[in-house]
Amino acid sequence: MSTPAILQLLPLNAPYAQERLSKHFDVIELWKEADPKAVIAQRKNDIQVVVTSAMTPTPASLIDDLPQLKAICSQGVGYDAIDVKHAQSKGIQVSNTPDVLNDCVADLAFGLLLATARKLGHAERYVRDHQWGTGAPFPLGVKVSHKKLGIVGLGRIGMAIAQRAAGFDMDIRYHNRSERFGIPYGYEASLIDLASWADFLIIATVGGDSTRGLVNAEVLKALGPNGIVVNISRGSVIDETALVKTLTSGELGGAGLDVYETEPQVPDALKTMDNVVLVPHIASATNETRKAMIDLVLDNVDSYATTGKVVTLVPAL
Ligand code: 8YV
Repeated sequence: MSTPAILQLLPLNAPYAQERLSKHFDVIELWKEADPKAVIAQRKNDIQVVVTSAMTPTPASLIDDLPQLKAICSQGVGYDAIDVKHAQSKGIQVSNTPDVLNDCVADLAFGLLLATARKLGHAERYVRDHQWGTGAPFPLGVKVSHKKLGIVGLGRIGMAIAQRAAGFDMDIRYHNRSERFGIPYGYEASLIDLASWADFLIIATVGGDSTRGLVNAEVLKALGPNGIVVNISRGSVIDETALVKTLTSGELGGAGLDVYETEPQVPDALKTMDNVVLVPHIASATNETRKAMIDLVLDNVDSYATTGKVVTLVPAL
């Protein structure tokens, strides 16, 4: 019987990661292989675990190429890039890395809200471009404290965002597929009604087909010419064409974005707008949180190797 193998689709960027993975498995570092398809075909009967990430496509075709696959261990809380339903239909466990990134993602959501409302990106350029004292005075921004915040997707990250909003004395309401009870925030069954009520909308839903295009032109227009939308979820949740159109027409006031429909491509029109703040999918990208995410991937692999069960199992879809 050959040594069980791990098919690792990406580096984990931690010096100790390979050592821990090698404790129980022969590790195939796929990104180093000249002919990945040949390696997969040659080793397919050894591979029991795939290590992947929230932004690394892990399709049904790959899952079907691995007849002995028992677990997919992903770095990241989102799993829309993994065909989880197909994996689960074959009895394959899928693990992600929830909770350890809630604070950093919520911090960045609020950072984007403050940056967009107070025009921090524009202000930085204004100073660096020597406009201060020479050009027109810097334009006024929008107050954040005591305003109305709508959260789309009140899961664990959404709740962390709400806690931050409470610290800014904001009125908080949310939209979910179903109402949550025992929490101090108002529920809006209609996303349009939430957008009409709110000064700011923060998108914190899961990605994937169930939320694709959820925030469409109608929602963005309901948020309105003084409204700001922030997205730390997935680019697929906002209709990006509608976003560009409503920002260009002035029907939407501003946007703070960490995620985009086809990363790393970002619509050029957004890059020309002073009422838009753009960052490159960095919500969980801190030393502390990325280490915690990597450690949780490794814990999931170790747990599968020693007990046959992963730790943070993605629930049945
Ligand atoms: C990272 C994310 O892109 O956790 C997610 O779902 O999108 C981000 O944290 C991901 O973890 C890949 O490293």
